[in-house]
Amino acid sequence: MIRLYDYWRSSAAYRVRIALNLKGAEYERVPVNILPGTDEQLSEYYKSLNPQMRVPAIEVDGRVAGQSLAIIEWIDETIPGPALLPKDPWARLQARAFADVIACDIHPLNNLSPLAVLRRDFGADEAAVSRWYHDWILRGFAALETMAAELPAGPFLFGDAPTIAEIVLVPQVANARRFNVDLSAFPRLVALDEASRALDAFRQAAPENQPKD
Ligand SMILES: N[C@@H](CCC(=O)N[C@@H](CS)C(=O)NCC(=O)O)C(=O)O
Repeated sequence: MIRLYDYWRSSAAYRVRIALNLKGAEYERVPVNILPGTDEQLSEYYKSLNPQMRVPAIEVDGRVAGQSLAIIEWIDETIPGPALLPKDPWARLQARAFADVIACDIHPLNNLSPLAVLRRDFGADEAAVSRWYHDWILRGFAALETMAAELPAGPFLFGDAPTIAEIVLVPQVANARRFNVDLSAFPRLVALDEASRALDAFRQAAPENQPKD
């Protein structure tokens, strides 16, 4: 049995919930409330499980690992079901590159802890933090929209089913909407998000469908 250390609003955890659902895998959810002021991820107990003190992490047979993209690749390699990466090596590279634009170059800059540092150590007010947040999404989404336009048209980027590209895109689009980022310049990304969210695996993983613990 897989145990998922999860927070309903965490977009990195949302990625892993989608991947598990696409495989039809059962898992036990362990809530870790990362809401500022609650900060369960900073507890000594959670630190002993995941030294990075972030969600998600998974526990399997007494072993714990963090990092959502590594977890998704492990899920793909070990759990039967639809492939989460394209078969063709170049398409795999493209799918990973698409996911990395978000996971490496947008999300880390907009996470709770860097935003807290902006406020605490650099005197940023809420308008400045919001500008920072929007800016990194707009830059990354501009690149992704171009990358997506170069791939064949269709509801998904790599064939007739979602891959790691959509698994990582949908939670980032949710973050963008939550912070009122104007998505009108990104019609292909919006269409990919809509097609993916129509699937049960995505719907069941959505923050609004999780316990708020
Ligand atoms: N690169 C990591 C990012 C994980 C991450 O930053 N998680 C956020 C929630 S989306 C978190 O736990 N933040 C708590 C904090 O910044 O203290 C992954 O993909 O798993």
